[in-house]
Amino acid sequence: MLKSDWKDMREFLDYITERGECVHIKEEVDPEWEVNGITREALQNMGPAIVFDKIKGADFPLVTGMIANDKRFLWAFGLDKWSDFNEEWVRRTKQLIPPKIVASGPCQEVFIEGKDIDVNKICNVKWHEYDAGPFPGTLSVSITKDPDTGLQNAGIYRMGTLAPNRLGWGAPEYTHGRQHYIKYERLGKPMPMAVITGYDPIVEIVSCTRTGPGVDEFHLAGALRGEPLEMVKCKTIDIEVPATSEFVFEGYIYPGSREPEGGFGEYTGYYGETRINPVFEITAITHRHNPIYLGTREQWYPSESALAVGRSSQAEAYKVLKTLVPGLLDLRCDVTYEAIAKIDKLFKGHPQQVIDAIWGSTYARYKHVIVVDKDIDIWDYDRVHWALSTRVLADRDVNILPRRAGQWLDPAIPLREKGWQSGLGIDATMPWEEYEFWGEKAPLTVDDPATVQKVRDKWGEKLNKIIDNK
Ligand SMILES: Cc1cc2nc3c(=O)[nH]c(=O)nc-3n(C[C@H](O)[C@H](O)[C@H](O)COP(=O)(O)O)c2cc1C
Ligand SMILES: [Mn+2]
Repeated sequence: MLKSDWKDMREFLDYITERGECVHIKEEVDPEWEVNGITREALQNMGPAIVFDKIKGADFPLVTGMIANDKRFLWAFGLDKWSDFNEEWVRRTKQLIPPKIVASGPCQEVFIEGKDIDVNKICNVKWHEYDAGPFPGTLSVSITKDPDTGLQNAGIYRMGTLAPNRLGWGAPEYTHGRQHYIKYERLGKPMPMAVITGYDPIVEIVSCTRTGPGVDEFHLAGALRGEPLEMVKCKTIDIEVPATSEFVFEGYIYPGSREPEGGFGEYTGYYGETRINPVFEITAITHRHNPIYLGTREQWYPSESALAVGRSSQAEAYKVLKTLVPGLLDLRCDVTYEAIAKIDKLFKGHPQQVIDAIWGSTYARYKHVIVVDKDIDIWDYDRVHWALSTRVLADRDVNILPRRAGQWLDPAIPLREKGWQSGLGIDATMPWEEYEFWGEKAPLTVDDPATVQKVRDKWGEKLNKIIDNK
């Protein structure tokens, strides 16, 4: 069961619906507050994906939370547990697979331009109480082309409505999309951009994966799918988009374009402030017949951002780190902003080398790094916390790295200092080598398996009954 070559979003929605993980709300709902409240309750309770069939004022249904719990996210890859995930990602992405360009695709069944463009009719949802207004762009993927290399980039950046054909573009300078725009601005040229939504879950996942520069996320998608993604050329701009997308917005960002955008409730669990951001001008829209819009409520874990950005970027980081440091067994990264590395400790200073590698070579900027020994289950925070409490001596094991580039939405940083962060690296491995050198020991109380075996042999089923208290 390793299916990941979803033909489109609809195939995946059918798959999760059959398994009780997607429901429809047929009643009309209010985009000002009702989608906010319902999606929040669904996320907080790890509930199903929800399709809102009728939103007041909008012409199309909206699906939310498509891969917002662990089960559905893993299903996108045909997997069922996290401990397999990083290795599977590495295995599948050894060789990237470029897309197949096809002559036509369902995403272009309907064409809209000029005065007929009105994003308010497509998605008008205010996801959080104090958002500046509707944000159709939560799971909207911005696709741009590097003017030097012709390589495409795909990234998800927040987009709020400024006018029926204009959306703010929340891509800060450290993102690849913005770096393309910086190049176009230097050339004094408008940047063509396509914004898509309503795609198969692998497209969502690669679009929020933090990769190194110069990686076309759709090549990564091909590798994860095990076969090329089919793409078509846009109608009015020189950009290729996944052929089965539900919606494609085509347009431009002009040099020097800047307007206030936001605030907006963010993946950190706090509101992100208003920013002066570039504006995307929509010149055409294409969509499928009976299209379904895709969005999500951003919030703290549990949420779609935590999984889609967190786990995918974790896997890319794991892949890069394996080539740099020995003994890395697993990695668990939280999108806000922690990496936990499990290692087979081989030498003094090994954990510090891992901490440096995570700070220096990953693109997600994990400001907090914890390194644990191979006996710690990193998928269980209780075990990690136990290691922190029993293996760390602060003046010996805590490393602080001052003044590094951080995330613009980190709420620990006040407005004036935004963009900076400092690193906290904790070596939570036991200094076994010191113990051994001096002939000392710190035996674990669970390290006498012979006793357990003896008890099991003598008590058998009776012991199970006692433990289960039945
Ligand atoms: C729902 C959602 C919203 C996001 N919004 C933003 C955003 O507003 N700005 C941002 O920089 N990243 C945002 N991200 C994360 C980026 O998609 C991610 O960092 C990705 O790697 C960016 O692509 P790039 O590395 O090609 O620039 C969002 C992710 C998700 C799932
Ligand atoms: Mn990128």
